[in-house]
Amino acid sequence: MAIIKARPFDFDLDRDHVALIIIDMQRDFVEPGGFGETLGNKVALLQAIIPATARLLAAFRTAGLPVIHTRECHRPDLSDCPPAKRDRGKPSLRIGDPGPMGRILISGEPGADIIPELYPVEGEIVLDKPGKGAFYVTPLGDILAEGKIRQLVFAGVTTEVCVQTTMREANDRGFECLLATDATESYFPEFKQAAIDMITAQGAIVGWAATVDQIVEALDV
Ligand code: C5J
Repeated sequence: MAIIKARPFDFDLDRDHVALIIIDMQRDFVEPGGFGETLGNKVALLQAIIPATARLLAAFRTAGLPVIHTRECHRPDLSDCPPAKRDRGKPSLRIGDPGPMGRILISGEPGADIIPELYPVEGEIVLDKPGKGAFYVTPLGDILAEGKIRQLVFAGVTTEVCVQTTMREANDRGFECLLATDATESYFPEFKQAAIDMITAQGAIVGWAATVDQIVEALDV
């Protein structure tokens, strides 16, 4: 065990039962010219977390610990995209429509893939998820059970949507969840701060929060 001076109190990192999960660091959300920017969002905010996220990823790789990447995307025939999700998009910029990097949030399209700076390597798990949460209709629960994982370190985007949703799902399933605060971001900085506050409130009601430096130091690599 290594103690991290996390918010709201110490997190005992258990190297034998921890995995890193990087949520949706996809080109369409993060890169200039992608779907996110086309919707009017400032992707520079998301780009700023790439170096810290890469450091966290490198530390897990060096430590030989499991890494899971997720991608929010749908089947080309949209059979896993409920109309209630698709119909809420802007006209002509909805899931499945032609976008600046291929069909928007469709698996196999360039925009749905993970940014090159954090690209998965052999042996890392890549999960396509049709929901905001990574447990919904994916094998994530079984994968974690098989790997005897009890703790999850979270990075990725966006803090208040897919990251927070997955943390809440994991917390309900009994995992100890630690959010890497400088390896997650939102298009809305106030939403990121609010999400961190919500997660750590009331004695870590959803989980803990710490910086990448703190987590890397605890991994001792
Ligand atoms: C994610 C979204 N990944 N904001 N998606 O958070 O729609």
